Amino acid sequence: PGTRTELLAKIKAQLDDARYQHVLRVEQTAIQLAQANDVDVEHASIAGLTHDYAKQRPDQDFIDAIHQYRLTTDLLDYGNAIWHGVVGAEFVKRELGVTDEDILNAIRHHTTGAEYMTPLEQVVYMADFIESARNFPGVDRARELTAQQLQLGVTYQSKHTLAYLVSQGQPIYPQSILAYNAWIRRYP
Ligand code: DGI
Ligand code: FE
Ligand code: FE
Ligand code: FE
Repeated sequence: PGTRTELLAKIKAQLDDARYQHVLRVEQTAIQLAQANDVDVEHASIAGLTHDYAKQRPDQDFIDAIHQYRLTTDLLDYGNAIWHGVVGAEFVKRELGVTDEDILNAIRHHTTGAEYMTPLEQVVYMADFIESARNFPGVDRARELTAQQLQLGVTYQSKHTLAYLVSQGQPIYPQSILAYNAWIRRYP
């Protein structure tokens, strides 16, 4: 996908400054987690930079893409929170030329998690949750657990996010529940 400078310019053009700064922090955190967990640092960098590439697109772009790329129409019951990762990966592939399926799956699964996540997917999922500017109740516990063992961080985030969404009366994407069940059993 060209040089880093070109990649950064394309990402910056899609995002407001606050979101762009978040993406840079996720990249830094993903690189650190990759180094600690024997994950390819270049893949962690690209996935961190591109994970929210589609976050600020109009809903209609996602709806069109769900049909055009034959993604499950169950997605139509949700919104930007779910679409920007699952559908956003299709834009990253086509517009940024990222072809590595592990990177694309890290983007696809960064919001909901998944039953099976590769080490790279786990790194990006956790980096998004604990990047240096995150300050929600529980983030310090998430940082501790992730430093202790990456998979314990994944379970913690899955449980924490599900509990939060339920407390707010939000609908749950089924993959979020499947992820929770899988991770709470394997890494309680
Ligand atoms: O894009 P970010 O803000 O960096 O973070 P994210 O992609 O991890 O999460 C975006 C939003 O998605 C966040 O407000 C929580 C929400 N979310 C995560 N899982 C689900 C969900 N929203 C719904 N409705 N259902 C889910 O299963
Ligand atoms: Fe996101
Ligand atoms: Fe996240
Ligand atoms: Fe993010």
